[in-house]
Amino acid sequence: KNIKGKIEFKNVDFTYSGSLNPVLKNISFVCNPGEMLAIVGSTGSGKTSLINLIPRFYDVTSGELKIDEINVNMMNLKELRDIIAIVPQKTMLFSGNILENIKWGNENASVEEVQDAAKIAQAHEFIMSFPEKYTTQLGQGGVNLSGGQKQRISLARALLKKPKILILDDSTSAVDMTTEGKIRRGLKLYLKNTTCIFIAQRITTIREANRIIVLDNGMISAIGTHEELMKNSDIYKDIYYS
Ligand code: TTP
Ligand code: MG
Repeated sequence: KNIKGKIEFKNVDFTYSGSLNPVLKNISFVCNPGEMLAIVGSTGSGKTSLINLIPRFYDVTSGELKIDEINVNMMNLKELRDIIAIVPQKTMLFSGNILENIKWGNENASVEEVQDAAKIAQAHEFIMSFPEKYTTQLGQGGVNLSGGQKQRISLARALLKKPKILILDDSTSAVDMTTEGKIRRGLKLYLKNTTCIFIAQRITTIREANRIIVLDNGMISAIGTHEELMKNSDIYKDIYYS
């Protein structure tokens, strides 16, 4: 199907069931097809909660969430999730080899596709340095990967899906800055026709986005380009100078 990957939040409120206080309040923004949008904000401000609404891990409490003008509640859940890939904040790898972990959810992918995804994620090189390469066992009885290596495997898995919408939740937080720069440059080419929403802490990563949302206590405090926010947002300036 011809999905463009536009995402629209319209007056979205969200409260976790069993909780009294909303974690997201009156969230409205549009992420255009192919746009790279960053979300910043202090811990607990609701960043993960916000992105988790897009694949309907949770449903909005009120307001509307649309993809290409269609309310996500009206979409087939499998079709919705087929166009989205999320690299979650907590990496989820299982005991098995590296290849199986990258292919998880995309079992029909070819070796070349797996390696291409791993190259963009800056994982191919360290994988090839293991004696068993892509069949290196992870977890019990296998190798222990560093946090940054796990994140790169997790990113490769998401890229292998070739999603229309890619969501990165602090997905390179444990990767060193040089490697992160390489990932970012690779992603830029890869993401040509992909909408990308990413949560990040490093200003070097954040400022690469087309636009940035500053989330504060569940509300959008500001939205704009890096240059705009440097003029208009005290919270953003604090992040920049911290
Ligand atoms: P998050 O959405 O997890 O906030 P965050 O992603 O901005 O924080 P961090 O930078 O640390 O990743 O949490 C917002 C609030 O929602 C917080 O009070 C915890 C609560 N919450 C739940 O109750 N259940 C959940 O599953 C999650 C993810 C958050
Ligand atoms: Mg989070």
